[in-house]
Amino acid sequence: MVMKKNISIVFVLLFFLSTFLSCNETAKESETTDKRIDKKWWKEATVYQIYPRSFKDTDGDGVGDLKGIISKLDYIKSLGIDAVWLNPVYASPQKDNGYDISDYQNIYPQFGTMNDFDSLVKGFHDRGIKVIMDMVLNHCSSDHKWFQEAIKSRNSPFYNYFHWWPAEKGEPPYRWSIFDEKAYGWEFNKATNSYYLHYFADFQPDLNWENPQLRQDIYKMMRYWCDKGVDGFRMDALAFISKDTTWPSLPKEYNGNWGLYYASGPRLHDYIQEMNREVLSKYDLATVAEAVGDIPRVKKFVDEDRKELNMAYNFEAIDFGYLPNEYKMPDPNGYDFVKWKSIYAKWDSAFIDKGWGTMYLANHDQPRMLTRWGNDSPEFRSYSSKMLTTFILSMRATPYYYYGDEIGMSNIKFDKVEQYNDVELLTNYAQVKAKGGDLKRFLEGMKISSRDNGRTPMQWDTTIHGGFTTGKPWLPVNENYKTVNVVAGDTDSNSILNYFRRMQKLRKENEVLVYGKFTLIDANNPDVFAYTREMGEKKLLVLLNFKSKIASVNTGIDISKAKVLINNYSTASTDGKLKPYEAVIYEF
Ligand code: TEU
Repeated sequence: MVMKKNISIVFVLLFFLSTFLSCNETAKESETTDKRIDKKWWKEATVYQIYPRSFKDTDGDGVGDLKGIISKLDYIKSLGIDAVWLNPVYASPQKDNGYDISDYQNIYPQFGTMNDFDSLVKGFHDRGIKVIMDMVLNHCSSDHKWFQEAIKSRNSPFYNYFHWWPAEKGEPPYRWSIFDEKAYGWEFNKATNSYYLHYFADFQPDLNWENPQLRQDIYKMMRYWCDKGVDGFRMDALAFISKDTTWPSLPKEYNGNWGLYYASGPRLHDYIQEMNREVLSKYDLATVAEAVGDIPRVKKFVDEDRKELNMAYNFEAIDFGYLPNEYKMPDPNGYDFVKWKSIYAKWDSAFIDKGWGTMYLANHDQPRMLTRWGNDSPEFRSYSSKMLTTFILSMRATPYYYYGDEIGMSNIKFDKVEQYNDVELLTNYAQVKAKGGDLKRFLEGMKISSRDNGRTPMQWDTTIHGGFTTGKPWLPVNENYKTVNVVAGDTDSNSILNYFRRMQKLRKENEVLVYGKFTLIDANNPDVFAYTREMGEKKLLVLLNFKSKIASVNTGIDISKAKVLINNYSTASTDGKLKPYEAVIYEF
């Protein structure tokens, strides 16, 4: 009897021991999986981009302001996003809408005050939303006091905050400029008898990162914003900060190709690593670089071992489909969809082991995604908007979603050059004109691709100017605001807006959509973007018809027993034939 009891005690003990050991095993396993995945808040976040000039105006001057964003905090929260990226809000003459900063530690008065900014950050944080600031470090405004001092004399302590070519050495070696009528990157300054460098407009002088004092001033300024509680930086044109100051002469093929020469300066990564040591490593920040270039170049910015930044943009896909050697001129024959898909697959694989990418189809430098990559006709605008949203939120990269796309805003398509505001468009128009080019053709192309298409004011409701302002908006509101607006989207359960919220929820609830392995399938399909996302036991299939016709897809996967997680039609296709712009995600 006693012996029997002892045996059963031993059995019970063995049972507990084995359960304990196997639990520990599972814990170890998931730990290693977790380690391999390297989870981070900024990988799991969806970032909503706000162009403050165009979001909401509260004082009737026709320009959006910080109080306007504050008045819409609950709307932004309702989108289910995790972070916002604000385009520059610093003091600026606004010749390039804030990408020409005259004071890095003050707010542009038309946007509001520093108190407004602090309230805005608090308002976001109270709602669990992080705030990413735009940081323009390649250049400042010619109104900045550094530059105003520098142009007075070669002996000014700020002269070396910029790059100069002394006129006694003759003409400077040619450098390209993107926002210059002559496409010429040097501008003569009489008082110092020298030329200053500007890769962008002549009112955007390039900062001299060779100068350690300049770098320390920049780091101090960045720490000021971090100490205020901002959660990250989107680093504008960062790839251009280092220059070869022996100023070699350049072959012509470098012009217009940022990646080949201009984005690959000799000390670029020394500077970023120093910035990481001096600023970034001291805070828990999301950092994303405008990292122009091919994969090996871009990977350097985000390889964790190098201790630089977190995320990088891929410009290759967004710049696809334009004619070579012409400014953003859409190819009349359309774009090679199969090639375009392969670009996404290539950039996904670039970050499998190291680094992390971004996913976006629009921003303030792009036209509206609906017009460019979808179809803005009344028949297809809703289907194609939802399809593009499905795409953005189902890729393995941090999604950056542009304000207004959640309600399906489309290009405004100006007819005349006088209607435009953007320095890029205006200088490129001047270049075409100077060369005796076809201006009518140019303006037709710009209806598809120019930046102002993506900068028109947010459409809130059916009141005058879409509820953006009671004054005269700085850029006209798209006339379709009477039907395309937030109120209309809110009240219709089948709207583009509510689809965005559903898709956003799906990404939140399915980690596989964030971290899961991406595999492109049916790669040569000329109409459908098809891929799987896999993580552990979970497997999802995403099918996206990018065309306005029924399209077949050949996945080789049996979808008859799959569960439909989301679909932009009332019923999802199950026979491998997708309706126009159909999007569907299946779970296995
Ligand atoms: O853009 C940098 C950049 O690479 C752009 O030249 C981009 O290629 C172009 O805008 C595409 O049309 C940043 C900002 O995003 C942009 O708004 C600014 O105008 C530019 O820097 C200068 O600061």
